[in-house]
Amino acid sequence: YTQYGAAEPKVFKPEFKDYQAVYNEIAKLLQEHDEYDDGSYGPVLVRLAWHASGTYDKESGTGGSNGATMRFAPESQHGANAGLINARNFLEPVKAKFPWISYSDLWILGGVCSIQEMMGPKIPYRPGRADRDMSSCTPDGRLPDASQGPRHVRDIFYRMGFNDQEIVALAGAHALGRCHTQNSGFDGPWTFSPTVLTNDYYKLLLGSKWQWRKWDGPKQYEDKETKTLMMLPADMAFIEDKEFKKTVEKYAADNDVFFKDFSAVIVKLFELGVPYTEKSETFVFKNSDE
Ligand code: ZEM
Repeated sequence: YTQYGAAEPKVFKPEFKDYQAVYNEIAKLLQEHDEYDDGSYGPVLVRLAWHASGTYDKESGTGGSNGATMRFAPESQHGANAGLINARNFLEPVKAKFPWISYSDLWILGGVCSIQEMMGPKIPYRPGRADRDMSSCTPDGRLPDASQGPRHVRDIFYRMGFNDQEIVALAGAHALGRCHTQNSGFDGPWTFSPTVLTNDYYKLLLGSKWQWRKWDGPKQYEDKETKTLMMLPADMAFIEDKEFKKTVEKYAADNDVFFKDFSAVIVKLFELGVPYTEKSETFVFKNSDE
């Protein structure tokens, strides 16, 4: 007799519908927990996905979204990651309900879901990230320093493999969320609608008058007219530098162009360091209101 019928190990192979179920769960929790901050965990979830990915170094291939090493000290304790515990904790019940998904895939799915639910563009998603242990934690200093200018911003994002246009497109995420003194020392939102993705970041950069805020905190700008909005010195880099500014003007003039480029560049960011194969499938999730 041959070996036909020998038991094959049964592995659960998640499909599109399974990832959509995780998306739906995150979207449901986003709606339920509108007590947080400006009314949404969305911005801090986007920031978690960005900080998980933005540690990538293209020369060494280290860092990036494959690993979720921010679960561990020292990376969880890096100054840049202050406050992201809120995002990681928010996703814990989702991980408990869907234990088959890796933290690395889940954190990125959290960012994708938040962008779509905050009225942003569709963000195509490919799973395939595997969690790594603390020996893969990245060194401190790979994420941008808000107090610096164009030169530093380029150094940081070129290291990840982005060009000038892509850097400006990514920065449009600052339409979302705010700075918190207890996290970064900085204070305030960039736009009047911090839980809706728009091209307002670019419009405000160009259209408002910005002055140094007089306060005890780190050097930041406030808008002259309402004094309720803010810009970091690193945000100002995008209008100080001629090359950056051209792209700011392009996105300020056309939200559709911004959405298209933002979607493309955020997919690139979220996939840094992930070893995909030709077989990797791409999913486009339905929003909760579709
Ligand atoms: Zn941010 N960012 N960021 N960023 N960021 C903050 C908040 C948020 C910079 C930065 O120093 C800061 C990108 C690029 C850059 C978001 C997304 C993305 C805060 C405030 C600082 C200081 C943190 C706090 O106090 O809680 C710098 C210097 C950047 C590059 C030049 C990119 C790229 C992003 C995504 C694609 C988001 C969504 C927030 C809001 C978080 C929240 O909790 O509201």
